Amino acid sequence: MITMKNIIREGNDTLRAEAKKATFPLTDEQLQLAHDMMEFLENSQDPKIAEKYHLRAGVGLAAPQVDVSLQMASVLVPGPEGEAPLFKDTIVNPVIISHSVQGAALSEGEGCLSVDRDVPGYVVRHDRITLRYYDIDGNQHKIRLKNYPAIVCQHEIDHLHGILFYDHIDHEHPFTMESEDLVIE
Ligand code: SB7
Ligand code: NI
Repeated sequence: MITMKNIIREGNDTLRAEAKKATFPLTDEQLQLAHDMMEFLENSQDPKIAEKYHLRAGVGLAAPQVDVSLQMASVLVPGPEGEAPLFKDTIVNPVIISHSVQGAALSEGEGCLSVDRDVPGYVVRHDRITLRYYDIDGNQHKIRLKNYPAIVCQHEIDHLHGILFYDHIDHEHPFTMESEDLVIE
């Protein structure tokens, strides 16, 4: 079971490396990792389990965050209470094949399980993306995402290329952005 102890923090070089593309079929070890990463997200979003194991809630977890430099990330964006998740899958070798010109940022900024401090500021990303990825069985998917799920996937894809959310923040003017960009509550 993955806990906070397994998650590496900023300063560790793996977080700044370009992760290796996966090849199919995934190895048993890689399949186990995908399972464990999604299980971590489910556990982290369950208040009782999260409290018991001291898990910080997460909507995504990328393999480099558990010190595996592989292009794979699990994403679990909850839907409205009692409804299906807005997005749930482990994305392998993901590529953004097109995106909106429109930018969007979360009003609260972003955080990261690998960053143990608050870094305030808008992280402006693409509001809408078309994402191509493979699932753990090697099936190709091409999907369109917008708003929060699109932002989460961009945060995870960044991890696969050694980028952290605060790289996108204008630290001189952290909460200034273009008037065309969307602020997501
Ligand atoms: C805010 C939080 C996340 C993504 C986008 C906005 C995920 C935080 C958890 N992670 O560190 C996953 O990499
Ligand atoms: Ni992160």
